[in-house]
Amino acid sequence: MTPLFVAQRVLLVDDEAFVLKLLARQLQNLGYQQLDSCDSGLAALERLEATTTAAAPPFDLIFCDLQMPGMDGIELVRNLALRGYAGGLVLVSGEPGRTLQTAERLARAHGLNLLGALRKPVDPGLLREVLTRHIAAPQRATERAAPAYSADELRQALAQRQFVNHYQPKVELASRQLVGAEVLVRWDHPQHGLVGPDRFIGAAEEHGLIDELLKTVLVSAFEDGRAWQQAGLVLTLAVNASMDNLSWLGLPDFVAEQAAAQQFPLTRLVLEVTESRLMTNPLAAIDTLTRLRLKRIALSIDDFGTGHSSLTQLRDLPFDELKVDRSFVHGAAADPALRSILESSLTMARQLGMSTVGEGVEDLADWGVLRQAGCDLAQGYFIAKPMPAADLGRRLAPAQRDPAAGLRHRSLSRPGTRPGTRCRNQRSR
Ligand code: G
Ligand code: G
Ligand code: MN
Repeated sequence: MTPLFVAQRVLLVDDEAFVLKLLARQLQNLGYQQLDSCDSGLAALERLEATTTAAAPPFDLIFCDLQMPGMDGIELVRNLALRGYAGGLVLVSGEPGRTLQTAERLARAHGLNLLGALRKPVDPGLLREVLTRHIAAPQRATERAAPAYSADELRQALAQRQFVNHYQPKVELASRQLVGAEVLVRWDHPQHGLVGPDRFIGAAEEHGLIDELLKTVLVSAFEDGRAWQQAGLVLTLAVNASMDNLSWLGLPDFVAEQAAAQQFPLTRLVLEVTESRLMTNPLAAIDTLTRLRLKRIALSIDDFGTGHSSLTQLRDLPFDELKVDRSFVHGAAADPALRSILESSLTMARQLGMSTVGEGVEDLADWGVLRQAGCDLAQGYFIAKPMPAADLGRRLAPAQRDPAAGLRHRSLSRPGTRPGTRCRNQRSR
């Protein structure tokens, strides 16, 4: 590790001389040699400006305290962002966890390369972990530079049927049975490989192609649903819709026709809706959602609690299901604030007569919290990642042939740690 560190220029900012000395010692032990320190935010900015104008590169890494007289750490972070500081940033503080967490989020929101936040006194193991992240970071930054797809590229991909559905299981918490799957679209790109929706949904919306995309997703979902049904697997399928899709007044009829063509019952279709951008046409959206509901298609409010999916939507629209955002699920067992938001969201949903889904279940603790809070369904990496249709069919087939085998055949689970899953008929709505 040491040779990588030697060349890095590090700035430590803290008003307490003792902290500066201790941190410098810890960094020296890890091989850092070019250490500089400042006792205030203002001094740090001055130092940064001096180094940036010189031929020498500015600092590679800044350690920043939060509680400082004069300019505090939050102000310094804001000023670093304003000056386009591109190096790594580590927050160091004696402040309680939630303040430090908020500062972390703020630094990320500013677009800074935040490596982590450390509580004082700094644990050497955690320090080393954070610094390892710094070495890995530049690589990731280049990977993230995603091409913005043009209308022509998207149109061609649609024509050549390059969009494929993946499916992520949804499991009933009480029975551990697999009851459905969320449909997550991917682009099987001839050059870029399997491209995730975050990289093309926005472009499809901008280029007015999001309805065409939804059509192919729906048709494939009905085809897969029909094939599973013929194999005896009864699953509820949840498709994601953009707000833009809801301006298309023909959507409810399109869904009904295509479902009928594949003999897929509309009572087993869920439409997940997130308010990802401003509702451009609220009247049309309410019209579309209400007609979908009249056709017995279930409506789910996705990413609930994120500010996009809000109480206003719940008040105004006929939702049947509430999906608590994963940011309130993962880690809730150990975080009292997350836990109370999660529990009160679930209570509210129940009082409104809605069914509930917890997403982002990544470990046994997440599963336990949802179970205890009386959530209906769980979804997340702990149960299974999104997978191609063939994989889901293959994994489920043995359980289906012998219903009792589900208890033994834990095809979606690791024995003892994960919830077992087996197939059964749809749960009643
Ligand atoms: O599948 P993840 O793996 O990367 O999905 C990222 C985001 O893309 C999620 O917020 C999901 O809701 C959204 N998404 C996935 N499939 C679709 C789709 O078919 N249509 C729309 N509008 N969004 C989708
Ligand atoms: O916004 P929506 O709820 O549709 O998001 C689905 C997204 O969540 C997809 O990108 C999917 O790959 C991702 N996802 C599914 N399970 C987990 C999980 O357990 N943890 C995390 N971090 N993401 C998950
Ligand atoms: Mn979703």
